Amino acid sequence: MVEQTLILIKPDGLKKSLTGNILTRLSETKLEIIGAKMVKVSWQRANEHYRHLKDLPFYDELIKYIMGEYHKKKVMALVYWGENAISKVRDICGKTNPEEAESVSIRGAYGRITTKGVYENVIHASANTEDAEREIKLWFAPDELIIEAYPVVETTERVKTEKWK
Ligand code: DAT
Ligand code: MG
Repeated sequence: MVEQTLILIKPDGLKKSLTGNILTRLSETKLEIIGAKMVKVSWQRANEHYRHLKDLPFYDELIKYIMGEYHKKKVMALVYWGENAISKVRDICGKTNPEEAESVSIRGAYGRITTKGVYENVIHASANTEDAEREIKLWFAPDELIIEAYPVVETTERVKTEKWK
């Protein structure tokens, strides 16, 4: 099935200068990048992204981590598109727990567990099609993607925004 998936290079990945290595590993999939940008993660977006983990003991630390409290206050967000994109990317990322991830996987090679018990696993990748849709819509606007990944509606709604002076 042709599908799209959201990738985040997390703040620890950026701090460790792993962007090039991670993109090279992901290029093995032969998938297409249909969106890419640097994002300063707001508290709202962090909470929305990880809302399924809200009741877990490591949640507050996880929010601080993804907002860059411990590394750099940014993530690189990408959307990869193509045949079986979700599983191809997840396979290269490896298991959630970096100690359990295969050492050749991205998380196995570069991740660690902090003394507070948070998995700093350098990369996020959508786990299934429902997560991918929710996450891509959370991180990207339709006009930031090269293809129309999901149906869009036209709007004349005014939103306060900035333009170059
Ligand atoms: P994944 O990122 O593999 O989809 P997830 O959605 O279950 O995994 O969890 C999101 C992030 O939360 C994960 O990348 C790292 C952190 N995390 C998950 N389970 C954890 C645990 N048991 N202890 C510490 N951090 C955890
Ligand atoms: Mg997940």
